[in-house]
Amino acid sequence: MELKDKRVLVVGAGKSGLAVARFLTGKGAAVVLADASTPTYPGGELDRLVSAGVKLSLGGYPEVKRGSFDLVVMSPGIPLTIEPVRLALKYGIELTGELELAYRFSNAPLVAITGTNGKTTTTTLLGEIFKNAGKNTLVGGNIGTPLVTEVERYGPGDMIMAEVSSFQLETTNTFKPKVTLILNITPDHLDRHGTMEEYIDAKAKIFTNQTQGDFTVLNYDDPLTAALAGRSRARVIFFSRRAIVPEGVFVKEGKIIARLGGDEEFICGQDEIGIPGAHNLENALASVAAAKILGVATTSLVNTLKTFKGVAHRLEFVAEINGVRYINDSKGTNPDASIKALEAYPEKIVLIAGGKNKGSDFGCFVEKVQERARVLVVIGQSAGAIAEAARARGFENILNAKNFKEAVTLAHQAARPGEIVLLSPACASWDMFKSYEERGDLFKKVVLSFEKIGEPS
Ligand code: UMA
Repeated sequence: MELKDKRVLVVGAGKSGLAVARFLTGKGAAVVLADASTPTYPGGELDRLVSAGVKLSLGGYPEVKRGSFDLVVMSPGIPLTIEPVRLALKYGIELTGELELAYRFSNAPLVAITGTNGKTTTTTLLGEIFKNAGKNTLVGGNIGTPLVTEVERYGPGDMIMAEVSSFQLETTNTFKPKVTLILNITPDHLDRHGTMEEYIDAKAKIFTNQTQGDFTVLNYDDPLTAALAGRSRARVIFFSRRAIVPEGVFVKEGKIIARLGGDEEFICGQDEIGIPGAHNLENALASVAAAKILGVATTSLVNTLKTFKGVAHRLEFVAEINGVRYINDSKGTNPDASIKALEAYPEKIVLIAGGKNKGSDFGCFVEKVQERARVLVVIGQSAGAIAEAARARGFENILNAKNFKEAVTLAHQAARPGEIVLLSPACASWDMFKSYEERGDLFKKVVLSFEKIGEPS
C-alpha cells in the first residue's frame, strides 16, 4: 500500500486515531486528524503530531469534497453513519480503519480473537502461551495497543495476537488472519449495529477472506457462534466444554482433549486451569485449539494454562476486608459478561451495576441478580432501568448511589462477612468515565482506602 504523498483524513483523535496519524506521517502521507470534540493530551501528543506535519480539525470534521482526500481512516468507536463517511462513499474515496491498515503492513502470522466476552482474557492468555513457547509475540488491537504502532517490528518467524472488535472489523476488507477465534456472540453494541444480524455480520467479517489453509475456531456450545461454521471457507475447529466434538478441543470426564487431524491428545485436567469460572474454561479451550493448530508444544502450553491468573478488571481480586472479598469486574460491560461474573462465585454477592446502556435488555441479567445477589447497588445512566427491571422480578434490596464512590461505600457497608462485593456493571463506563479501566482503577482505590482505615472514607 503506497502512502507517500497520499492525502488522508483520520477520523477520531483517540488512541486509534493518534496511532494512525503517527504511522501515516512516518510513511510520508499528508494527514488531517479530525475529531467531533476537542480532546486534550497533557503529554503533548497532539503538539508532536502537528510538529510532524499533521493538520488538526478539532471540534468538527472538515468538509469532504470530491477529490479532497485519497483515503479516510476511521476510529473504531465512531459510527459509519457520520457525514464524512457518507461523502467519502459518495465520491469514491477509500474508507478503512486502523486494523485493516495494520494488517496490510504485517508480516507475522496473525491470530485474531473476537467474541462478545472473553476476548481480552483469551488474547492475553494466547500471548503468554506463545511468549512462553519462545515466540516473539505482539499482543494488541482492541485490548489497548493499536496494532499499527508495532506491527512492522514483527517478521514471519514471530506471532501477532490481535483482539478485534466488531467496530474494527466493520472497516476491514482484505484482513485475512491465519487463525480466527469467535468465542461467543450475545447482544451487545446494538445502539451501534442496529440489529443482532448486523452485529453477527460484523463479527463474521473476521473470517471473510480466510481460505482453505487457514483456521476458524468456533464455540460449539454457543448456537449463534456455531451456526457461523458454514460461512467460513477455512478449516473449522470447534471447542466445547459440553460436547465431544468430532474435530476440536473438548472436555471428557474432567480432562481437556485436543482431537486434531486424526490425532487425540490429553492436554491437562480442567481443574488445572489457573483462571476461574466456566466462561474461562471456554477461553482456555479456545486458546488450546489455536496453540495446537500453530504447533505449540503441550508441556509449554500446559505450564502457561496452569500459571496464567487472568487480566486486570476481569474478575480481578482486589482485597479481603473483614471477611468480605472485593472483586473488580469493570470489564463486565454488557449483561452477558456480568451474568458470567455472577455465576463465577458460590458466595452471596453485593453487586454494583449500571453505567451507559448500549441498548441492552436487562431481563436475563436481573434474573441472575435475583439468584446470586443479596444487595444491588445501582449507578449511572442506566440505574433506573436496572432497578426497575429488578423490582419487576421481585428483587427489592436495591440501593441508589449518587456517584461511583458512594456506590462502593454503600456496597462496603451492606456486605456481611463471607460475602463478595462485585463491581460488574453490565454497562459501558462512558457516562461517568473515559474507560472501563478508569472505572476499575477507582473501584480498587476506594476499596483499598477501606483496607487502610477499616471504615469508608
Ligand atoms: N469521536 C468523534 N466522533 C464520534 C465519536 C467519537 O470524533 O462520533 C471521537 C472522540 O471525541 C474521541 C475519539 O473519537 O476523541 C475516540 O475514538 P474511539 O472511540 O475509537 O476510541 P479510541 O481511544 O481510539 O480507542 C479505540 C477503541 N475504542 C472503541 O472501540 C470504543 C479501544 O477499545 C481500543 O483499545 C483502541 O482504539 C486501540 O485499538 C476499547 C473499547 O471500549 C477498549 N472497545 C469496545 C469494547 O471492547 O466493547 C469495542
